[in-house]
Amino acid sequence: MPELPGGFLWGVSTSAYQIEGAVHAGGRGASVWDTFSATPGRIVDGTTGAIATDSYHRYADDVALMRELGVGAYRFSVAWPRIQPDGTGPANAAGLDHYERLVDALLDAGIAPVATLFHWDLPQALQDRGGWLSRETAHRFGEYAALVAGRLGDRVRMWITLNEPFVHMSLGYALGTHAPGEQLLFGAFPVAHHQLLGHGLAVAALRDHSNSPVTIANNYSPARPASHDPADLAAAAAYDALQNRVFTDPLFGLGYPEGAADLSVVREGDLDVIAAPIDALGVNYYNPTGVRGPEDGSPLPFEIVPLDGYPTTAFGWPVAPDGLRELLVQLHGRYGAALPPIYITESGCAYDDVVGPDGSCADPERIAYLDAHLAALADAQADGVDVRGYFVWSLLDNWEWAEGFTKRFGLVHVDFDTQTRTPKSSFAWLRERIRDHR
Ligand code: GBH
Repeated sequence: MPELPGGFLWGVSTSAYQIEGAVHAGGRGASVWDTFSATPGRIVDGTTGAIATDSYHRYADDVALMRELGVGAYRFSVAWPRIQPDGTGPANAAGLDHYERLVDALLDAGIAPVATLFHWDLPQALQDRGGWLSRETAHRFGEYAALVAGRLGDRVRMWITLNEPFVHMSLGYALGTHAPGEQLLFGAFPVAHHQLLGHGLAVAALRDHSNSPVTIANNYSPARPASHDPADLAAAAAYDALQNRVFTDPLFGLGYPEGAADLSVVREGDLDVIAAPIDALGVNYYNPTGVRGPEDGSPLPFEIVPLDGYPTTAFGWPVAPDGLRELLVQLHGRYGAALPPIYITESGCAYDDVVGPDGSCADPERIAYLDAHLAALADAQADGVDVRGYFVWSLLDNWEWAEGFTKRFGLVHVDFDTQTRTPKSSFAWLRERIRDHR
């Protein structure tokens, strides 16, 4: 069994397309997000990730910030189109060189590199052959994982195969608000299965090349029925199966939840590949979801409704730390002894943070948010849930997908014109929090 890091792991998270920029550097190929963001009308402010926070070039500055913050780990993602510009074939050495420089800088700073292999930026060449609707992409993903682990397997301290496959399926292929922009509704299910199959194949490849622990980062959202009306309860159960179970039950050998999946793309042996043991479960948590029964004639078995009684972030998402405890206790109850230790691989909030005339950036709401979510985490630990770490989304303000540069999630403010980094008051608060913990 690969060993998990000792003690409680404090970290920050980012993803490649949201921070790197430098989309042509080192022979990088195009990703689905380059294509999607260049399509008029897709991104609210009309921007792309072509420059983002320029972290491809400024990674040493970012590492210096993390050293100052005192985190034990950095969760970043590897851009597949840097490693295989066409999505297949031998590795592009310049791509691997970039991540090797980053990983070595992290290790020099005493920060454990935690690498996500897929955070939504599929090589466009694979999209042209069907993307995750195609079973072939799962096999290509396994090969790509082997290339990355072949070079970095001795230094990456934890692997994350996929980031939020549920969001990628639902926003990317069912609703079309994210790349690649497909609107297939329930026709998107093959994307769930092929991502999970890719996950299982990647786990096998990582085991061949690395002794470091392996996990997946799923996002979870407790489903809150609007009332005790049986139609609302049934809708909440349907939403729960889709959001919280489709991407998790199969990891623990339970197969797909009944009725929530189109099994026609599932082949013999697939579920065994998917159930390859993992060493931890990555949990991304933002908020619970209010659910009620669908209107007559709706194509969906539920309707999402706003949750009353919570303050909201600049994104309009409810601030509900109680949902984090609820979710952790739910996972613990649902999977019992099969559940490995949990890491919160993303938790955070967007506010309209500005740098004042004195050069400082105060974000008291983010401090309150983090404090409350850390308290909820401690409550879940007291309830018996084995939670081993907390990664804030995000180190930096960055390019927030369809929201472009309009949502700031960082502990560090970024001026997107000058790339000036200004640590917010939450950065200083978290630094003290981490110090006190030691
Ligand atoms: C993550 O996705 C991503 O991994 C990351 O790249 C991204 O930058 C970060 O979060 C912030 O968005 O309107 O109340 O129904 C988050 C997935 C899906 C969580 C939508 C909140 C809707 C809340 N999100 N969900 S609500």
